[in-house]
Amino acid sequence: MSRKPIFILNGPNLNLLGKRQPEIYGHDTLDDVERACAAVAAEKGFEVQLFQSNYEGGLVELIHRARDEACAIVINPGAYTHTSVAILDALNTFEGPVFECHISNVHKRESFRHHSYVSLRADGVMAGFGVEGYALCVRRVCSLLAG
Ligand code: CA2
Repeated sequence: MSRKPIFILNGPNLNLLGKRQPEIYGHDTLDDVERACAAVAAEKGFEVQLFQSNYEGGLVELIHRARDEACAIVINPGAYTHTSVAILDALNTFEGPVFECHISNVHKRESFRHHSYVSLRADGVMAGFGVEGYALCVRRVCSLLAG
């Protein structure tokens, strides 16, 4: 029996990871993130699929797709973290584990980044661990689901 993959979802502007503002977001690209997450997942017999969308509705549709196709979601919703009831509502329809991942420490930044709609659903929240946070979330998903 093959397991469903862990979906790693990324919101607006994260396609620029590794290409702009390295002082905040580091030098690694989303391809590097996918490789690091895949390596951690493979140790426990899991797979990952990474997606990125600059659109709120695109992220909602990926979450709907995850309902049938994924065992868990790791999501960095980008700026939609702080604004999107639609993404929260979509995540509330997903039955598996959900982990929220922020590259920067949002609590050390502007006050508008301190509130997250997604945290109302997330089983865990990572912030300020750089891109390593994604693989840490994947490790947690694997230990939760490996049983
Ligand atoms: O720290 C995070 O991961 C954030 O989710 C990143 C969002 C920001 O709005 C959140 O408050 C915290 C911004 C993503 C922008 O991504 C870029 C990546 C590279 C270069 C420029 C932007």
